[in-house]
Amino acid sequence: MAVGGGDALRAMAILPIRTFPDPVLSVRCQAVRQVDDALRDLADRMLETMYDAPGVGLAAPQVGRSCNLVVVDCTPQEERGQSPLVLINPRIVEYDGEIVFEEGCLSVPDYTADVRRAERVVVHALDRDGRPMEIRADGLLAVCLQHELDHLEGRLFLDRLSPLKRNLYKKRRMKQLRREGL
Ligand code: K1U
Ligand code: ZN
Repeated sequence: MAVGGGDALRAMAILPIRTFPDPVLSVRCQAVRQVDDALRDLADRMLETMYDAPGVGLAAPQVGRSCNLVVVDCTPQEERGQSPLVLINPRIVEYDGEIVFEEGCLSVPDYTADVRRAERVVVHALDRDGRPMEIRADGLLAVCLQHELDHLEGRLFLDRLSPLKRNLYKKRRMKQLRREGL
């Protein structure tokens, strides 16, 4: 079946996702100085990449860019794509409560683990037009925002696990990469 123009354009927009142990995932990101069309284009391509994966969030380092930009969509399946969040220079200004959530990461293939985080957060950021915004989040959205903002600090959810679990995953991943000849 022929691929329609829209589908082809969307496929072209998809970016390769960097995976552990790519060093770009450990770099602390730089603040965005100018919210311009190039940044909005990157955000749109990150959204296409996130929906294609599929995932509920994506941070710029995961597509090889060390800038403070994340995209998130934690809405139910039938609402996905209607109101994605684009957050520029986000920072968490309030943390409250505690939640343990089984997290995954598009940059950490074939692995999930329970991570303890704040249950509610308040995030300040700029939106895609450079306007200040505030998000009050709980549940999955709060977990996802904390996970994505960790990426901007060069941190993976693996860094929040016990050394034993982290090292077990690292050994398994290195073995997998060796087997794949990478
Ligand atoms: O940053 C990423 O790699 C995206 C990651 C975000 C995330 C998910 C769950 C907890 C914390 C952070 C993912 O999207 S993982 C896979 C996923 O698709 C998913 C996870 C939970 C619910 C629905 C989807
Ligand atoms: Zn992740």
